[in-house]
Amino acid sequence: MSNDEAKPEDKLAETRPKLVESKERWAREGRLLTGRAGARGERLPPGQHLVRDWPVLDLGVDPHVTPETWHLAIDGLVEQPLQWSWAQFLAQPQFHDVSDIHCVTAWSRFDNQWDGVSAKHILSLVKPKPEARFVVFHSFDDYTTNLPLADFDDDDVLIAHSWQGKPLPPDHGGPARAIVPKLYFWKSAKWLKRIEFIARDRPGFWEERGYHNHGDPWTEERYG
Ligand SMILES: Nc1nc2c(c(=O)[nH]1)N[C@H]1C(S)=C(S)[C@@H](COP(=O)(O)O)O[C@H]1N2
Ligand SMILES: [Mo]
Repeated sequence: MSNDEAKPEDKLAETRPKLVESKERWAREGRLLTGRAGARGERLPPGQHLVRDWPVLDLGVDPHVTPETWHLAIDGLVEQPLQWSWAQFLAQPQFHDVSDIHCVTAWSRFDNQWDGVSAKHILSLVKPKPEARFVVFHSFDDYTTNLPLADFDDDDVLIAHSWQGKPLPPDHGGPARAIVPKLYFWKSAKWLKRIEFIARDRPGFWEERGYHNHGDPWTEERYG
């Protein structure tokens, strides 16, 4: 296959080959797995440690999205597909929530304050068809990640434009990113450009590279 025919994701993988290789190796070796059963009632999932700062982790492609160039498509198996400009996105009912981040590289950060548009509101507008079972996030850097519709359809899931009351910084996915607090943070796509509803599951960038398809931190669904 020539480079021109390569999937955008493969090109993304070439941007930081060493990082992708080490993370694939960690998956094969089961790095950081404790084998401890995590209790749902415990706030810090097994094998995680707390950090106060907020590390930046991505494939190193800054897509340089601004509110002027940003747009979000919500489509696939829905009754009412839609596309928002930045102004249209901000005109939606605003949702505020406080939640924790759990990254598969073992850091967690408590009490992140998010503002944005809730998944519940999005679902009420687009109305997924009965056959829609999974959601794929697509990003401006060609990153993708998948999750069950049931996990997207949760009270704490949102498309965030602000963190701690301030606009989301570009290196953390600004102007807008997905936030899915109950799954490892690789499921929270930065620089979000499309939410696609599909019937049959389709693994995303890290899910195709040894990471768990689901990613529940409390049962240590790190690799799979
Ligand atoms: N678009 C995009 N989203 C992404 C990634 C990426 O490379 N591109 N990396 C994921 C991973 S592996 C993690 S741990 C988190 C890191 O988010 P942060 O840099 O804001 O901490 O973003 C996730 N979302
Ligand atoms: Mo990550």
